[in-house]
Amino acid sequence: LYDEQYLTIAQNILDHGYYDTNRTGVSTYKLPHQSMQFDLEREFPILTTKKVAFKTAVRELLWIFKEQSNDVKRLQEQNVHIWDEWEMEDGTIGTSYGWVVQKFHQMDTLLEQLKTNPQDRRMMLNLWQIPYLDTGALYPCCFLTMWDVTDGRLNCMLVQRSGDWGLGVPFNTSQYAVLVHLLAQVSNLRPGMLTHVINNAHIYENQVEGIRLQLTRRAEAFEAPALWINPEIQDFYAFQIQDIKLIGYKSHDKISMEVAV
Ligand code: DHF
Ligand code: TMP
Repeated sequence: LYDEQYLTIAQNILDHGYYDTNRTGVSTYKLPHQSMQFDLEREFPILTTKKVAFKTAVRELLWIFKEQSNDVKRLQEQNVHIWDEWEMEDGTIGTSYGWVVQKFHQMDTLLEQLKTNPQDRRMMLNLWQIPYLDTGALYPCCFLTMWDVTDGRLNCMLVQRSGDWGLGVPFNTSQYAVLVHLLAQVSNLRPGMLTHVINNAHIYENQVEGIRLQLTRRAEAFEAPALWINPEIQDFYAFQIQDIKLIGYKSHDKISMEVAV
């Protein structure tokens, strides 16, 4: 279960994490090289020990990989405000995320590889494009996915250089799990393994209380919900938010945490 893997690492960060400063001015407890792994045919990974804003997370995912947009307004129009603090003067996040996906036709390339040559060992989305890092609002955190097709199943390894355990990571795991399901459906594959690797896994000191509250719910995790995807959609670029739903998402209450800018 996602709650188990996530909370085990959370507890480890609190018990053994190294306390240090960083760019934001809000210190963290950190552990290097944490990883979690899920079989997406058996479980859709989303936390149940707190409520995760699933629709918001999927809207951000579609904004990056389907719309390939950097325009924060496009999120705000959908009542999504998770990028507000990083909006640049022109109302975008600059040459980050969706912008680099579009610039190098990364999604088209991956879709073509999956369709015509699934044995390919060169399938990836790589948002870490050095010349375009400084002109983006934030260096991408989840910057690399590597894709593999084995025995009709689509597997994905997600590499995250920096993971905010309280806010970013729960979004990121569920988002990329959705992406695997979407790409599997349009490529006539079954969803396979999702392996989520986090280089610097950290808990900001102003989130410790929230995470401790969540840890008290550990034994009361609910069963994972099912993901429903409109089976009629066969074109990745045709997916809309109403085509992607959770069935039976039962969770504990939301836990508010501050975001370090
Ligand atoms: N900076 C930091 N320090 N941590 C982040 O996780 C982060 N994430 C960014 C941009 N910069 C960041 C983009 N993603 C939230 C979730 C994801 C996200 C930014 C913010 C967030 O605030 N989540 C809240 C409320 C979600 C809602 O309902 O709108 C949460 O409780 O999950
Ligand atoms: P950094 O660029 O100094 O690493 O700061 C980025 C912070 O944002 C860091 O706490 C990680 C967090 N983050 C995530 O965890 N996931 C995300 O998707 C994004 C955009 C940021």
